[in-house]
Amino acid sequence: MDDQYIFVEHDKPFRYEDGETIVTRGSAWSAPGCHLGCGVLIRTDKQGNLIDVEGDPDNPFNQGRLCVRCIATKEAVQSPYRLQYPMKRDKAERGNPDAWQEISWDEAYDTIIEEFNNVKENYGAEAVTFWEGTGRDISAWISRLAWSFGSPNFLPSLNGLACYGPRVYGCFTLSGSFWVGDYSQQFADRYDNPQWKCPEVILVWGNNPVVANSDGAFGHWATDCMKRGSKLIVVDSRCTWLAAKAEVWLQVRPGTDAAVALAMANVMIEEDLYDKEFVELWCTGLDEYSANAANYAPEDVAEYAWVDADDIRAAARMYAAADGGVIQWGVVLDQKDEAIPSCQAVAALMMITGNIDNPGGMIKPPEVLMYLNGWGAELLPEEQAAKKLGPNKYPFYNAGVAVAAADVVIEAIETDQPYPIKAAWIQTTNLLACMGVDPERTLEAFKKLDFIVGVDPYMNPTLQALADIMLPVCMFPERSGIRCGDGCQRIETINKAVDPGNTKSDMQINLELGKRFNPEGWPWDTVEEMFSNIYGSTGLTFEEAQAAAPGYMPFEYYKYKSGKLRPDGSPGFNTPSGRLELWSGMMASFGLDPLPIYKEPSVSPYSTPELYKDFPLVLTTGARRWNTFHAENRQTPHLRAMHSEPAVQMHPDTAASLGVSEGEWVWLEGPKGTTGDVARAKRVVEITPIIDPRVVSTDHGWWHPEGDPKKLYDVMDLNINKLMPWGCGPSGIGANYKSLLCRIYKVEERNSHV
Ligand SMILES: Nc1nc2c(c(=O)[nH]1)N[C@H]1C(S)=C(S)[C@@H](COP(=O)(O)OP(=O)(O)OC[C@H]3O[C@@H](n4cnc5c(=O)[nH]c(N)nc54)[C@H](O)[C@@H]3O)O[C@H]1N2
Ligand SMILES: Nc1nc2c(c(=O)[nH]1)N[C@H]1C(S)=C(S)[C@@H](COP(=O)(O)OP(=O)(O)OC[C@H]3O[C@@H](n4cnc5c(=O)[nH]c(N)nc54)[C@H](O)[C@@H]3O)O[C@H]1N2
Ligand SMILES: [Mo]
Repeated sequence: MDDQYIFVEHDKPFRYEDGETIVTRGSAWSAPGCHLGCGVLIRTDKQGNLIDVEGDPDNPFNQGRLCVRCIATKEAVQSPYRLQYPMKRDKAERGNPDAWQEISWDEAYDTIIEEFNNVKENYGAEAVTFWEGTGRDISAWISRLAWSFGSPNFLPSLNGLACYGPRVYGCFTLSGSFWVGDYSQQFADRYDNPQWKCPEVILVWGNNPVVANSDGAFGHWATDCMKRGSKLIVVDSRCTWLAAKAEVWLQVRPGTDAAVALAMANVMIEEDLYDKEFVELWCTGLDEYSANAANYAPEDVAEYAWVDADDIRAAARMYAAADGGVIQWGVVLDQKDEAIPSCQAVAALMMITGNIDNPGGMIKPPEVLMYLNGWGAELLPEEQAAKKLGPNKYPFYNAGVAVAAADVVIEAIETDQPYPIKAAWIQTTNLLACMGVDPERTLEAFKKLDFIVGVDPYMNPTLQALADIMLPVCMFPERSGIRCGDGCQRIETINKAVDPGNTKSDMQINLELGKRFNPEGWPWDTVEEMFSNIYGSTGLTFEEAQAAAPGYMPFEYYKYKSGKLRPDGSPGFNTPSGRLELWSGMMASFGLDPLPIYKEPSVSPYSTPELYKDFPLVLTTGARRWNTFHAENRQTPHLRAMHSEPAVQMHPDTAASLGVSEGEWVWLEGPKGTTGDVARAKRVVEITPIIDPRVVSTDHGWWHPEGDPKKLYDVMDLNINKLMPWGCGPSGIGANYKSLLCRIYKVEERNSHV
């Protein structure tokens, strides 16, 4: 075993007896999923029945803490809603819940192989599309399956890759790397490590880390740092728990973040607050950047972003003065019509203040293994890669974007242009209920396909509507797995403790099918062997990792000084100039704006004042709730009880002017972008002072697992994504899920015949 890794010492093996029970140490990933992989202790009885899941106090990542969803694992694993066996249904019977027939795994695999190969022979492998949801720990196996099959059309079912991708590309276009906040997560001894410094300021931007724990950042780290002295600035349209504890809270109008970030830059430059020495040595483009920021005077921005100019100044001064400043940013910045500029506007603040690669600032985690941007790309022949749908509409997809673009693929299904699409593999996404925009349009498009496979632990509205074959997958206590990538990189394993019955893991399914499609691409007999291969660079087998995890790579700061950020080993950043490019040559090379410029959302009080008269409330969607992960966990009784129906949060004054009261059902209706169409979804009123009276915030991902499957579990009544505009801006990166318009009225018998 490679001794360059730092492993946590354990006084017990990863599996041990504890009285009448057995404890298996490991980590939790999906299903039921999230982005983290917290350290857990899974307790079973001696027959292998799950008793409970607890946080592992010795795991540096979460130090014993767990969220409600993990604590409810037993209910999820033992849920009567789980799929127990593969099923098939005639294409003509799509949508009919009574038409499912139980089949064997062999029959399921044989059918899939025959159907996919048929499509490949007649239309080419590109006519089979492979859809994922938010990564969880499944993404790598889906990309490898798609690419080893020969299809370039592997993709998240999300318009504009509007989750994480824009922040990644925003950072890459300026710096050639992606940066995450430094909460000491890369050190096994965490907050005690002498190299680490507690951030003086954490700027939380459109992110609710204590609820969302997103992108590999455990929310408690922010509160751990607050206890050690970190002060907060929060930019959020609502007064979240963290906003209530902030020195400065900017309650922005949804969608205006780029303007606010540029106004902060304006203040930092006008008042000479930025880190001049760092910028002089390590940045280019300051003149152009400053000239652009000059267009965003705090007073002007304050007016249309609905904040106070003095608060913008206070935030700029406080962040610029911090010795160690984290920016904890969220999906809000991705979910704009054109998202790279909003991400760049915020990323540039890290850069001009020198909060890059420094203790308590922003870091680049060492790469234990970066397979998340697609594993198996080498298996896709070049001529097939060239057929990927995305670059044909959005040239920026040639900038190393591994996946296809959802709107382009759906348009291809509709039109057969530039070529026909015939089949879909849908694994770990509930695209009609949650991920996709315009679910009605998406449903009609998918109905055209000849063959659709669903791979999920549960039935959901998408798969009930569309699948011809369903493969039941197991949950994390029932399988093994590995954890790598994202905001904290470490060696961490998922360890099987419970018998999966007749279900299989995603990894096993994809390995078994992959071997039959392309044996050379999948040269392993077991998933454990496959994991060992992925850990190849570490010198560990899966079994060794299992016994020793969690393991950390040595971590260092200031890699731009030591030459460790660039492949050629010279000092600087991984950009053509070797510097942070505040004026982005990469953007310019794609014909995109090299500087972040604020544009009004596609629909808004200022961009569409006429629509605003009819739809007088600004709408943001999808703020995360503790109890659910997107459209998941609605089947889990204790979680459902925490928040049982889709809500719309509104200020007491708004409720009063609408004449609605707490708990009442309303229709939330809005324009579908600027198409002239209108759509609506049902909501329950939730009255709260945390929101501006001109703004409402509503949940996403709603359906009723207990509802009528023939009505697709009410998904079309409850789905807020019916209001989301189709498509993206010119880069194809970003989509508007968070800055819309709506009106609200009571649900009454006379207005509710759908
Ligand atoms: N209006 C609005 N819409 C949004 C958002 C928003 O903020 N507002 N957020 C968007 C974002 S950021 C994202 S990432 C997407 C997420 O969208 P999705 O990833 O599509 O999320 P879910 O709808 O929960 O669908 C996940 C499906 O995967 C299944 N699943 C869970 N774990 C596993 C597993 O281990 N294996 C397999 N095979 N299946 C599993 C679940 O049972 C469920 O059916 O939603 C987007 N939709
Ligand atoms: N419990 C739970 N955790 C999750 C998920 C989940 O579904 N449930 N989903 C996971 C996924 S895939 C993702 S991408 C992350 C997302 O998690 P986050 O990045 O935290 O995103 P949100 O919760 O959508 O929004 C964060 C905050 O932004 C505010 N906000 C809304 N609109 C705007 C705006 O335009 N500007 C600003 N500045 N603020 C705004 C909201 O009020 C909210 O408090 O969470 C992940 N974690
Ligand atoms: Mo996401």
